[in-house]
Amino acid sequence: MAGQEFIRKDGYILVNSKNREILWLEEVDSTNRWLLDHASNYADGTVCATTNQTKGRGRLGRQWENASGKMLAMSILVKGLLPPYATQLAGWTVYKSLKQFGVDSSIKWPNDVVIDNKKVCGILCESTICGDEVSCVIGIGVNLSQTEEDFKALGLFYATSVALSTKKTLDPSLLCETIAETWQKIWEKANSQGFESFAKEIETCLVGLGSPVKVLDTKGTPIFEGIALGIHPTTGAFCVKGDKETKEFVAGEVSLRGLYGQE
Ligand code: BT5
Repeated sequence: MAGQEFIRKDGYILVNSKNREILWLEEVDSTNRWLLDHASNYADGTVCATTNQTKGRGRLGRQWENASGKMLAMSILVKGLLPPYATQLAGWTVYKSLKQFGVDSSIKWPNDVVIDNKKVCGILCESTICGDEVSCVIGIGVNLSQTEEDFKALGLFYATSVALSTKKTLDPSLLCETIAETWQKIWEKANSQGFESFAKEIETCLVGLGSPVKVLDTKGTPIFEGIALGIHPTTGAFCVKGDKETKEFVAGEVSLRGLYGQE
């Protein structure tokens, strides 16, 4: 974290970034949980981050695992409701940020960033209501330096880290700042110009376009099969062309299985 100014306060380090507060926690159960609980005390755009997340949350009650000190966990606070395509914008943000460090990745709808078809990053958007104020968090976990043994020990056979796949060592705080700044630019552009141009860009690095895919409901039951067509230009929904009809699926309600061989 060289070159940044730190202030120790109540057990966390407050990084004075260019235009936002990054609350760097030495250890926390979940950055999403922490930022949602403290949302009313912090401004829109505040980031909470750690490399020691002990009880990371995934979608639908699943867990997001960490090998201590080897993963960047960060959450970005957004005041107000998020649009349905927020997860896709966050995935695009991580894709663009990794690119700035020379790391090539792909996006697997709805919420994974992958390298060589293995999950290097997961995204979880959550919200809370305090009085009449809605606050949301964009939670991002990026595997940085876990080894194959770390993943095996956790039973994760479709996971990778940046170091494992690319031999690159990324500074967690630098990546965190890069993601926060990239998100800000993308978020502002999406708010002023809409999602459509992003949908087209995201499709260029989307895994499995034009390939057969199975759509599963939240219990893992297959509900639709077809060919992956792409991302809906206004909602971010995933469009699948079946034998008789084309259907759109909303992030949070379904998982995909097919050529990925994983959830
Ligand atoms: C996700 O859920 O991928 C969302 C992960 C979000 C994590 C961030 S970290 C910062 C913030 N604070 C939090 O508490 N959470 C967010 P889902 O699509 O449900 O995927 C979960 C599944 O991914 C698990 O069931 C495992 O199969 C797999 N998995 C768990 N940990 C992993 C890891 N470190 N790397 C790759 N795959 C993992």
